[in-house]
Amino acid sequence: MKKNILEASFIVNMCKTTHNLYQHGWDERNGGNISMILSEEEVSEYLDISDVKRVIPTKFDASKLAGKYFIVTGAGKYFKNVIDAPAVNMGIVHVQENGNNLDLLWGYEDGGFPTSELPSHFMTHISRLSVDLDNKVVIHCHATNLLAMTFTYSLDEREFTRILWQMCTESLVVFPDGVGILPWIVPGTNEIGVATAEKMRTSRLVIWPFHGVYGAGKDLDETYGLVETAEKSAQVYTLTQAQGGIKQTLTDHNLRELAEAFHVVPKVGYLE
Ligand code: 2HA
Ligand code: ZN
Repeated sequence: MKKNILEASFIVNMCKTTHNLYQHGWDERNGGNISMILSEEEVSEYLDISDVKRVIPTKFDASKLAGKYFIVTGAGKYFKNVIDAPAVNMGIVHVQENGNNLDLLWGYEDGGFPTSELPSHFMTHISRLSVDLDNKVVIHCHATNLLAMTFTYSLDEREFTRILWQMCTESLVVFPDGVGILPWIVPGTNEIGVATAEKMRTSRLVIWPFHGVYGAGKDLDETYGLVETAEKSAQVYTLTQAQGGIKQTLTDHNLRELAEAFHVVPKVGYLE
């Protein structure tokens, strides 16, 4: 007897996370997408893994993820609705050995597909797994203040990272690896996937100018928290501008003290 999948912690946590993201206003309409690696053991508790509902082409080479299981939000689906209809708005897929097809095991019940940003998600998983075997989650959202800053602030990665580190004492501790920033690229393409994955090798946060942000991490809470912390810094930056500008801030000496106290290594060359 398989257990009821709607009670699985991975479904419950995906529902909570998409709901949280929606409530922050970071995933209007169909904005944003999440993918998370699941183990064969946890999937097997709830599903017969030999019961393939449909085969879905990936349209890029995902062979480095062959054999892995993912839960992925659906293309065109609204985060607002995931909590009330998980099986319509998300799916669980298994990557076939050739890396060109996915076996759909559960979800996308209205005939849907994985997110249009699947190339960026899967290529990011490949990239993060090459440097961190604990990587499991990729979150994309339209975090409001980070997005706004891509219009008003320098898009130099060092400058952008430094201002975020300065706006919240926690930020350097949470993302010592800083933020990567892409040029503007059409979303949903393999091209933006390749570019995102390349940046993800060295930073778990990647900004898509005039669009949003990607975060990667070991579980939903940690990855959500990563995006949330960067967005909080961006929000504080926005408020400082509204309050008349920055009169004082964390010094590079303060940031070094912080790194030492919390045993993190700030991205090389980012502090003076
Ligand atoms: O899936 O956010 O980047 C909707 C998006 C595209
Ligand atoms: Zn988007």
